[in-house]
Amino acid sequence: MAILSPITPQFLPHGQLLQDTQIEQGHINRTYMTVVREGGETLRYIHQHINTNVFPNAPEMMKNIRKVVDHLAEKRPNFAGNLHLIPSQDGQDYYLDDDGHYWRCYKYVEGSTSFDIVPNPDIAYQAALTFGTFLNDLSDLNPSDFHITIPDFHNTLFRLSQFDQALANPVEGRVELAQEETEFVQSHRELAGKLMAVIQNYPEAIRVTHNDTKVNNVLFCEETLTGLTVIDLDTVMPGTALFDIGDLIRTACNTAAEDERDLTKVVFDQSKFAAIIRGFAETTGKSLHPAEWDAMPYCGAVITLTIGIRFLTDFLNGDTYFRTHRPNQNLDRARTQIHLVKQMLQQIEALKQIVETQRAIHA
Ligand code: ADP
Ligand code: GN1
Ligand code: MG
Repeated sequence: MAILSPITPQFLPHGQLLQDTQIEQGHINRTYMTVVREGGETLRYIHQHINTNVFPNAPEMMKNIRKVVDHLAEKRPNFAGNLHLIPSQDGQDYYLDDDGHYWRCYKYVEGSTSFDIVPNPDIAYQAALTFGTFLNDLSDLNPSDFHITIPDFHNTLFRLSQFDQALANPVEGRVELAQEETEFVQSHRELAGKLMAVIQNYPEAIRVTHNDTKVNNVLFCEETLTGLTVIDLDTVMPGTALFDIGDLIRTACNTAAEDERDLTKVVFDQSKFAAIIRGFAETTGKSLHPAEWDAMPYCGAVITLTIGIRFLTDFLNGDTYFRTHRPNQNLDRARTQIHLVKQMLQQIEALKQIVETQRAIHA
């Protein structure tokens, strides 16, 4: 029996499930692509089992997502790339199964593709335009109307305190494997406050942000390779645009996979950094606070360090947060992140130049 046969009728009562396939991308939720026969047509859907270890209040999170999806549809009524959230039979945007698991359903965005590794600066630019446009489209929503799905998500100081706790009580045998990475984190603690300071000192910069802008959370048009849709809306909540710019830099400027073990392949690509800054500057530049422009050269390094700390913490804790597929994968992920941070800091003067060039045109 197909795994999803008890789930699809809750969202698609007149559909016949033909096929379900698990999608491996994404470290948090369990995602399936389904093929369903419905009213003489064969259609595809995305069904997701929401990870309630990470998102404890799924109903409130789904209210955030409904707000975003409806707002975007209102702005672009006939846009082919719009995300369609399908309500369940009882009218909610989720289905709670008998085992206490929350499920949701989207229409599959047909004709789309995504990238885990970005092949050239143009793809990085397209991703930046797509996330930048998303920020613009949500800029008239009130951040305080959003449920905080994960408190202190990008608060690097808080992430350091979680790291300290893990270090004080690690799973046996793991600290020894993570000596160098631990030392790196300890010697870069001063970077931690840099982005949070912007919103603490200038609360007017706070807006609705995506907060998980890794490059595979953009769907591209398969034919033209232009950016189509922003997905993975679980962490849409108040923040600074720098969180979104930073996480795209972290993922799109890396020439290798996030868990690459051969660090010689993990190269920070400055030409993709320039493409990302240009894409965000062209779309959101006018709306950014001067303090955001000032901190922008560092946002990639700070977010990459933050995620690196989270991977390292999860490794020390025994891999309880991020989905892993092999031993030490979280340590390998932490290593690539640290390797990228080192390169970004070495190149910081050039990154400042790139930002200043765009600031002169678009601020
Ligand atoms: P996670 O929170 O685990 O990262 P995502 O929401 O990002 O989950 O979904 C995982 C993957 O599923 C995405 O990287 C993408 O490949 C695919 N996906 C998700 N939603 C859609 C959609 N509506 N249409 C097409 N593909 C999708
Ligand atoms: C997770 O859900 P996914 O795989 O797009 C994580 C991000 C990390 C990312 C690292 C809710 O993103 O914060 O940056 O892994 N999402 C959550 O690849 O923790
Ligand atoms: Mg994702």
